[in-house]
Amino acid sequence: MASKVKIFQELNDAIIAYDEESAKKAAQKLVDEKADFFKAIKEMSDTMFEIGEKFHTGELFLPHLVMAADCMQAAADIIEPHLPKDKVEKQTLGTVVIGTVEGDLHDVGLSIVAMRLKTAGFKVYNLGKNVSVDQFISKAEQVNADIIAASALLSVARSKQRDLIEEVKDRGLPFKVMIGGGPVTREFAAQIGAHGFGEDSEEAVESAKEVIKKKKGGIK
Ligand code: B12
Repeated sequence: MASKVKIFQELNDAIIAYDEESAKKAAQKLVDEKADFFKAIKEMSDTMFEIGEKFHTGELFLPHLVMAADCMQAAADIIEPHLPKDKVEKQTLGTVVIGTVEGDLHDVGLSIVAMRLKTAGFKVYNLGKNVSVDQFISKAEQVNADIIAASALLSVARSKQRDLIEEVKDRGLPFKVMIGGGPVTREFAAQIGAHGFGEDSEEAVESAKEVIKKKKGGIK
């Protein structure tokens, strides 16, 4: 039996080597060994962060980021169906429409948050990246969502999160808006009147639960 630590290492090595086939193999091994999948996702996120730092300092270039993100996504796709469901999962906690805002093509963090919300018991509609305010709203209306969750990784794209919140409030729509992503801070979320915020997928789940609790309790 391969040691779990070794498999985590294999997964990280595969991402750093941009080797999608090895990333898939390592992910499958993690599934077979019933490893801690949330730890695997956290480790992959940390590796992506390191790759991002190297991009920032000019050590790596855009194609490296694309390849590393593809590896991580391929591994996450294998792990996702096996993620343990929270005990509360039997009844749906609420419905979430999630996506990355218009102009922003980053969707790795978004997929992780979507995955984690699903396993926590939310019904999740993942619209992917580059989602306009209108697309968020029309999907939320169509599925009678409780929450719209918007991700932004580019600082400039945060203005779209603001637009989304303004549109929802101006039109008096019944949706609560949660935001997150690299450059999004708690202060920014408060400043633009977001109902929820998360630094990572765990806080995203906590925040979504909190938002639903307040919504059901009739608190604005
Ligand atoms: C991978 C990557 C890419 C890939 C994306 C592939 C993909 N399919 O997503 C590609 C190569 C396409 C890319 C392109 C670009 N990128 Co890029 N990219 C990254 C990188 C290295 C990693 C992002 C990532 O996947 N992180 C891992 C995930 C797990 O973390 P996360 O996304 O932060 O998500 C977590 C939390 O933020 C939170 N969260 C996320 N969303 C949400 C939503 C809600 C509702 C909640 C509650 C929480 C939440 O939970 C997640 C899980 O813990 C970052 C560097 C970094 N340090 O983040 C740069 C980075 C984001 N990119 C950057 C830039 C500049 C670009 C480009 C403009 C480069 C260029 N010159 O063309 C383009 C932009 C294209 C576009 N229009 O969007 C900058 C952004 C700077 C800024 N603040 O504006 C960064 C920070 C790199 C840097 N240091 O300069 N990039």
